[in-house]
Formats: sequence, structure tokens, C-alpha cells
Amino acid sequence: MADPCDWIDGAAELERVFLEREDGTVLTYKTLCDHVARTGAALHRLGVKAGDRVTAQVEKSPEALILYLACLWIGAIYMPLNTGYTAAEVDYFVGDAEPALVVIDPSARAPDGVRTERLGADGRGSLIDAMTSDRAVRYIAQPNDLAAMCYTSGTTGRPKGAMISRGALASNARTLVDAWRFTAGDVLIHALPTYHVHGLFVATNTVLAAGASMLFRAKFDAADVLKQMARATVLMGVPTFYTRLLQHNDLTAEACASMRLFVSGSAPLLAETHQEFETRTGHAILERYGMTETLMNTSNPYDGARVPGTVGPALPGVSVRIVDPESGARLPDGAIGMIEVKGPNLFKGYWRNPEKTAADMRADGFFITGDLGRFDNAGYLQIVGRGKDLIISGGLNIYPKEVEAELNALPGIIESAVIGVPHADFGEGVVAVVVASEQIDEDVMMSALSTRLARFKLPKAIVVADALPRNAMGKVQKNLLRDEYRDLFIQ
Ligand code: MLC
Ligand code: AMP
Repeated sequence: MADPCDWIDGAAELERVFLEREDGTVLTYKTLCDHVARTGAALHRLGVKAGDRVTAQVEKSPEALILYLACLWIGAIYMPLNTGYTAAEVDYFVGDAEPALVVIDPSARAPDGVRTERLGADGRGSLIDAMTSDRAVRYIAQPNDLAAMCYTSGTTGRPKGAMISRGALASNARTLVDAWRFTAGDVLIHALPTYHVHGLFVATNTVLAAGASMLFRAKFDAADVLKQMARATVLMGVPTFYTRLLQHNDLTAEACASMRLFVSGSAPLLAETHQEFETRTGHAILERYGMTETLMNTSNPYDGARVPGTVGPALPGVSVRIVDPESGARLPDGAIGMIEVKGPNLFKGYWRNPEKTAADMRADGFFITGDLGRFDNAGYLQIVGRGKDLIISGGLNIYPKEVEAELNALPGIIESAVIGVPHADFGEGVVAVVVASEQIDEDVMMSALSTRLARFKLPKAIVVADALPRNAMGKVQKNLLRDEYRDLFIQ
């Protein structure tokens, strides 16, 4: 059985480029392997052992990727955090995960009671200073050993750590290399953040498993990505990447001449975006479907029709079924129901939360995704909605309950309902509808929220209402609110 460290070990003498930085300097596979083993030794000296969690809230940099791989190298569990999280949010994650080490930006406040090292966007900091010429030996791993812990919120409660095994990472990367025909000759434009599954596992691991290269960008910038396309072969992105690229007149078939593949995921790609992109460039975007807990589940085919509005058939080795959300009974072909998934890609459960793990798994090993879908006649999955109260904005998840709890805690707010409505740039935009007992200023609410919640979770609009619509059971009818405010962010 393959292990992610095989990608490192197998490349120790390769002079081939692993990544090119924005300043044009490169990191070869050989140097990558050397730095991974030396960072592993530094982690050991800092007290990290196999099975320990290492939390990283750091800007995107090659050194941050080396930290991730060094954790795998010594059998530690990498736990990336969105750089947008506030100190209050980070305190919760650190308290829950009890890491042996936290790595943060030089400018960030250190959480209490845990060993902390620094790593900046420029690849410098105390973590790097701790490196010597010592090299750690490779940890002898089992496929079920944990590789990473990624926090994700369920429909209820606070975010939970999804425990992802080494076997799941290795097998999913191999599956994607084959499905998307990756070779050592590929050059990926890497413009996604590296603290979520998409940029860290789908993009980076697929490149590593193929021995390919990447053009490593600190963040997505449409004009820059357009320029890089002349030297690249693949782009992976969230739908916002594609809607922003389409706003550029320079997006033409000629500009994409060396590109062979555009992949979209993490949020629904509008059929209009798919069609407009194909008309402008001649490329049909390949849409796939995944989750933190499951890595990648389905993908439109590399060869064959890539159908807009679908996420394609199950990937090889993955089983996907549609069931009645209440009874769990299998539904006939074509019916809409809960999407459930099983395969080597599945996570090992939620960290220290066996109740939630059990609630989300069927007895026969299928994971209940919370997404609603149906299979079309060709066996392609269509995601038609979500059974979970979740907003996906620019590929980032926002849990309405979390924002509502912060709003409800503000003085003068009686209650609130947070919804997602169509947004031209982010797909969905967050709107908060609040009922207040007194005149309350939007700016005051926003600045209070911003000390508690990451900026991407903040409402793009707050509206004050006399009351929230409720059904006979007293439940807030968010569908009515979504209808009322559906044109707020689109003309
Ligand atoms: C930034 N902002 C967002 C936002 N990103 N608001 C809502 N949703 C987002 N996604 C805020 C900023 O803080 C700023 O507010 C304002 O919106 C404008 O920011 P911007 O400069 O336009 O944003 P930008 O930095 O360009 O980022 C947009 C983006 C980025 C789409 C490029 O969000 C991004 O890279 N998204 C990808 C996320 C991702 O990797 N998801 C994968 C999850 S894994 P202010 O107030 O600060 O001015 C997963 C599994 C799977 O889902 O299947 O892949
Ligand atoms: P996360 O919890 O961040 O891993 O987000 C996973 C969720 O993103 C899934 O449960 C889906 O709701 C959504 N998602 C991922 N890919 C797609 C896609 N191609 N189309 C629609 N939704 C998607």
C-alpha cells in the first residue's frame, strides 16, 4: 500500500522542479526532500512525536508545504487553519486538538499554554531557524495512521476535526493522477490556499504523486493566472476563479494554448459559467465533487462528455448512492435524495467525537454527506441542494448557526437568521436578517462580529426586520427569506 512519503523518498535525487516561486526562483524535488527530512528533525527537537498534532496558521509559502510534508515524514498529524480565523477561533481549535506545537505568523498572537514557533510568508521564522543539517529518518507508517486533521463544521455544534489517514491521501492522489492523466510533464498553476483540502491535498498531492511541477502563487489573481497560462498545463480552482477569469478580455483560446485541463470544485459551478468558458476558450471545465471528510468522490471524465451542472460519475474505487434522508433506504435511479459515499477516500471519524462520527455513518460504512443529489440517465451525479444549513461563499464554508450565535449575543438583538443568496462573484453571499429591540447600527454590528469571526464569514449585508417568518412548528422559514433577498447581490 502506498504512503504519501513514497512521493518524497522516490524523488530524493530528482533535479526536476517541484515548484517555482513568484520571484522565479525554484525548489527542486531534491531540495524539497532534503528540507522535509531536516524540518522533520527540527520538529523532533521541538518535542513533536509521531501521533502528535502540529497546528499551522501560516501564510501560503513553500516552507508551509515543507512543514506539512515534514509532519508526514515523522508520523505527526498536520492541522492547517485558515489564516482568516480570529484569535478567538484559533483558541478554540488549539484547545480542542491539544497540539504539541503551534506554528503561526511572526505577527500573530501566540495562543496560551502551548509551544509556539513562527513561520512568515517569506519562509522565515523561528521554525526555520531550528533547522540544522540533521535529518529525521522516515517514520514507518501504516495506511490507517493519521496524516492530517482538518476542522469542518457540522450542521450543529462547533467545528470538528476530521481525521484523515495517510492511506486516504495516498489512494485519492493516485486516483486523481490516473483520472486526470497527470504526468511528470504537467505544470499546475497553484493559486488556491493551502489550508483546505482543495489546495493542500487535491492540488499539491496530485502534483507530488505525479512528480509534476507547479507555479506557486500566494493567492488567486485573475490577471496573473492568465499570464501564467502560457507556461502551464493545468489550473484547479473554485468557481469564483472561473467567473473572475471570464471578466478578462484576454481570456481566449490562444491564451489557453498550452493548457490541457481546467478543474473546478468546492462549490457549484453554474452551467452558464461552464458554457461561457467553453465558448471563449474551447475548454470544457472538468467539475468534480469532494468534501473534507471524504476527499474526492466523483469527477466528470477526462475523456468523454463533461456535462455542465453535474459532477460526473463516482471515481474508481469510490461508491456513491442516493438514499431517503430519513430512512436511509436506497432510492430508485433518478430520484433525489441524500448522497452517501464509501471508499478508501473516507476519513477516520471526528476527533474525540465518536457520537458525531456514529451519527454521520451508516452501519455498512457509507458516510452521510449532507448533500442532496440525483443520478441522471448517463450515471452522472447532480448536486441539487444541501440537507445541511451551510453557505458556500467563494469555496469557503460558512455555518449560519455560528454567525447567528454571535449576532444574538450582541446587545439589542432579539434574534437573527443568516442565509446565503446568489452572489455574482462568490456564488453565494451571506445576508443576516436581524430583529432588534432598539435602533442598532450596521457598522456597530459588523465591527463587533469582526473581532469574533473570520472576515469571509461576515455578512455582506445586514437587514433589520420586524420579525422572522416562522412555520406552524415555530421554525424559521429560511426559504422565504432567501426568496425575499435573492436579488440583493445580482442585478
Ligand atoms: C475573501 N472574502 C470573502 C471570501 N474571500 N468573502 C466571502 N467568501 C470568500 N471566499 C472577503 C475578504 O475578506 C474581503 O473582505 C472581501 O471578501 C473581498 O476580498 P477579495 O480580495 O475579493 O477576495 P480574494 O482575496 O480575492 O479571495 C477570493 C477567493 C478566495 C475566491 C480567491 O476566497 C479563495 O481562494 N477561495 C478558495 C477557498 C478554497 O480553497 N476552498 C476549498 C475548500 S476545500 P474585507 O472585509 O476583508 O475587505 C472543499 C472540499 C472540496 O471545499 O471539494 O474542494
Ligand atoms: P468542505 O466541508 O469544506 O469540505 O466542503 C464540502 C462541501 O462542498 C460539500 O459537502 C458540497 O456541499 C460542496 N461541494 C464540493 N464540491 C462541489 C461541487 N462541485 N458542486 C457543488 N458542491 C460542491
